[in-house]
Amino acid sequence: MTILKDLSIKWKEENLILPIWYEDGRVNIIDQIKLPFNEEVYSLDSVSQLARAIKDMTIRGSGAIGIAGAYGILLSAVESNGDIERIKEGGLLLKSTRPTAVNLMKTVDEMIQYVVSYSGDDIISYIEHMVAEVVTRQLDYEKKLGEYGAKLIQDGDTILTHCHSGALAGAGFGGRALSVIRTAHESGMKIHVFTSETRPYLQGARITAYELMKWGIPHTLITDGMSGYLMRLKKIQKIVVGSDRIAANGDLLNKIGTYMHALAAKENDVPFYTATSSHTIDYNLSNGMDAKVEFRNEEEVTTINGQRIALEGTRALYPSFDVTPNELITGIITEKGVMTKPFTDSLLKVK
Ligand code: RUB
Repeated sequence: MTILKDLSIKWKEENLILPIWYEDGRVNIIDQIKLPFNEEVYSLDSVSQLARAIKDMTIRGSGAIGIAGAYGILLSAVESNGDIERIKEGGLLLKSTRPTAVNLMKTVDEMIQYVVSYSGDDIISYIEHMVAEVVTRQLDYEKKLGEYGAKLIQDGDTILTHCHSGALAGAGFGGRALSVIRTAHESGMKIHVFTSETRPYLQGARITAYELMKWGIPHTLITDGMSGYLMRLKKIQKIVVGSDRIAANGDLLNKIGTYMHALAAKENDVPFYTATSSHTIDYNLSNGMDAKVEFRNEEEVTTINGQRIALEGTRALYPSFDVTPNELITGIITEKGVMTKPFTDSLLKVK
């Protein structure tokens, strides 16, 4: 498996923050549960271990779990010595882990297509090449959408982002929202970022702030409920968030809390953008409210770092994502440009 090893070395030299890579016969992931205080690498060699890591959010973010799906098919092929039926089972296991983010489903299906149509005699090397292609494509998207998105930002802007749509949620350049922010910053603009903490997993506090710190981008942590008032105070000029799935009509499925920011943005005339790539648009989904939203374990809400924050017996609810209706979205930033309303038409240009 040399191509992935060589590429991993190259990517690390390019100042990327890789969420997942291949080394010495194993797939390695940054343990995102331990960030930001511990930069621990979790090394694994089976598809079931990787499926568990996706499910418990050791690796997370729609782009990153899509790529993890591709690596998972590779692990499945290595484990089964190229047995097609077992690789397919591995694909089903991976797809069962997180139902909302569409990249995971699409990438696993794409990899399975490659596998079933292969007629050569070295399927492992072939899959390795396909994984490299998936990652390279995603990196290319991140850089391109970053360029398009940065054109929407003005010198002096304060930008609100929610959850973590950055390098570790993507292929390593900046994911989606943070590719826009990173590109604007690196072009010399003086920008500031508000990152909302994103209860309950705290991706904004733990991971977005961590990446912004690494890139030297000025930022301030706020709690999720603060954005509306800060918009009334005119302290936020733009909102840029990522996307777990975009329906054909432009409805956005993204981390729980996104909808509330979008409502406040509408009320306060703050432009609201989602950054995405063609891979995240689900043309089979006509309306965002028809998608299956993952509900996670209530203990993730009643505890922080294993410590209870509510009395035993207090019930909690955790829809992991919400749906922002397309009318609240100013533009959808993609690798092919910024799509505007009516999204049903403009999104077809990205297909
Ligand atoms: C992550 C989340 C991020 C998206 C979008 O969800 O909602 O905002 O993945 O980021 P989770 P991107 O932490 O539950 O996986 O578009 O860059 O993937």
